[in-house]
Amino acid sequence: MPFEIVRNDITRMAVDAIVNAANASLLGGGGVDGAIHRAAGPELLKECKALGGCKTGAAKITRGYKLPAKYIIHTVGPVYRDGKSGESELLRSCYSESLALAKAYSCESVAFPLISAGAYGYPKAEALRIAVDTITEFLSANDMTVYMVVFDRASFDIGEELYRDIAEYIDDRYEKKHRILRQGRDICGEAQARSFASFAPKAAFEEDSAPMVAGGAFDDLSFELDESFSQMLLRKIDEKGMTDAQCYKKANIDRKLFSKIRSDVNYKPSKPTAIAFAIALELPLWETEELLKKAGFALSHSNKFDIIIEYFIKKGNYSIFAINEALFAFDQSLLGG
Ligand code: AR6
Repeated sequence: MPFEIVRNDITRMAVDAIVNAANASLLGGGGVDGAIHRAAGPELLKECKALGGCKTGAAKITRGYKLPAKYIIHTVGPVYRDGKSGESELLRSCYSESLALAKAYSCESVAFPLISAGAYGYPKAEALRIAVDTITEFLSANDMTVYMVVFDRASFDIGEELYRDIAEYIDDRYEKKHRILRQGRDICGEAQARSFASFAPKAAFEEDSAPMVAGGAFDDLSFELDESFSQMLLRKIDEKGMTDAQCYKKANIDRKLFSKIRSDVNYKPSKPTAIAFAIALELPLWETEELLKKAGFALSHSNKFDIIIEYFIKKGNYSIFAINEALFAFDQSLLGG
């Protein structure tokens, strides 16, 4: 997956480069800076002393010393004042300068902490938005694996309003199923109630059900029935007028995995991979179901993951990164390869 959110201590990340949220002196401090200096050992400070500091929004690179990472990219985030003092431009610059430096050093994988979101006081949801936007913009033109490393749950915030809205959406759907199960049990007993309830999720999909095939060529229909996942995917990419690269990048799938799918007509993707393509193609719910079916999957209301996907599709929000942030916030696995 080119872009991934992970919960970890950044000093443990075995990547080509980790990014340090440093201060202008580059001589160490608290937070993630302190953790990186402690884990890398005193040699790091020696090299940092020779760098002569770093401006806010800029980035400098050192070796990783005792860290599993080969390099450390030190960047200085802005101190948050009122949001009107150029903070967002400076924060964006931290990410783009760090990524440019990583590219110049041929790094294939980089891990970022949420810069400025600790001691420097940047509101977390905004800091995360800027991080995700800048990283995804870079990834649209470059091949690299970028990790957003979140230290603790409290440091991850998708915004209260969105969180509440998704939570309500999940509750409503769970509720629906359980209510049907309860009513069914009263009428016909447990076993039948369960089989009845298993149909319940479909009801919520009715408004998005597939249009009837009216007068379509029979040949086309039988061709579509025989189509494999890979064939359907490639057909839909063509129908949308997308290039392969546009599609797999938007799906947060790396090029190698896409080539495998392209060359193996019977390739069976994982469910998150299949959904990622449906999102990249901006398929409505019924077409998402159609594509998933080709890979042997379906969306149901018996797990949060599926309901969150449904939430975003119904809202017409096809940003894989926004969806992954929400999935992460609800402790679900992420979309992508
Ligand atoms: N791994 C991943 N993330 C971490 C770790 C870790 N080990 N430790 C903290 N975080 P901060 P800033 C998260 O304060 O706001 C220093 O003193 C943390 O939860 O480290 O840019 C420097 O020297 C938060 O979300 O950096 C500067 O003076 C994020 O990293 C100043 O702090 C950033 O928090 C920089 O402040």
